[in-house]
Amino acid sequence: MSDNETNLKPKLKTKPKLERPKLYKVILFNDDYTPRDFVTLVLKAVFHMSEETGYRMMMTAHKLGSCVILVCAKDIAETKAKEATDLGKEAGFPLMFATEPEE
Ligand code: TYC
Repeated sequence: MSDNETNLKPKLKTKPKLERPKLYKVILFNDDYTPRDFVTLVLKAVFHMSEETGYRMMMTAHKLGSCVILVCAKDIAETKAKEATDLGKEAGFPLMFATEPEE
């Protein structure tokens, strides 16, 4: 096409949309054995929470059965959930963190 020609054809090609990577939730589950202080400590250490936020999330899991701790990329969610669960295991507690895709 020369410089002075106008292209009147509608553009048919659409750019392929890049899919956003799926986000994952890290969920903390209540149990009857892990001490409250220990749960708060793990939340502070692994998820960089303040004492207040850690305590509030621990109490939410304690009262409701579970609490969403973090929403992030799959690999980060899985690494953090394992790290936090392993800290409980090493100390002899059944503390449980799991991951789940966000809808
Ligand atoms: N329910 C535990 C107790 O009373 C404390 C606890 C809270 C444990 C939250 C796990 O995710 C949890 N000692």
